[in-house]
Amino acid sequence: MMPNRSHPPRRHTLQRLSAGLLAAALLPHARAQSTAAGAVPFVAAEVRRVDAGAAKLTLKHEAMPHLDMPAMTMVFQVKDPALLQGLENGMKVKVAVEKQGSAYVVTGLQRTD
Ligand SMILES: [Cu+2]
Repeated sequence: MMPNRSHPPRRHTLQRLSAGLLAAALLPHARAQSTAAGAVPFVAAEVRRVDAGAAKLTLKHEAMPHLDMPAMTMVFQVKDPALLQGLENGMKVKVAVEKQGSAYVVTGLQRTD
């Protein structure tokens, strides 16, 4: 009688344990995959000119190794003009830049000052 009563709880514990092991095994793999699958790095830059009407942004940016580009000042297209809201000359930002055709496009932007 006693062995039968203690059996179900023990099985439950084992199931929870194996679910935890599975999650631990999958998590690092998922992280590595998202990095390899072209997550665009954010690069430090300083705002030099904002042209919201043309969705363009002039930045003095640090090197962008993923684009083979050294540090420089240049004009970028902006994927979404909403990214330019509140930006002013001299602000420090971090930008994600992707090459789309022959254009360099800011696809992500965070203020850092
Ligand atoms: Cu550049």
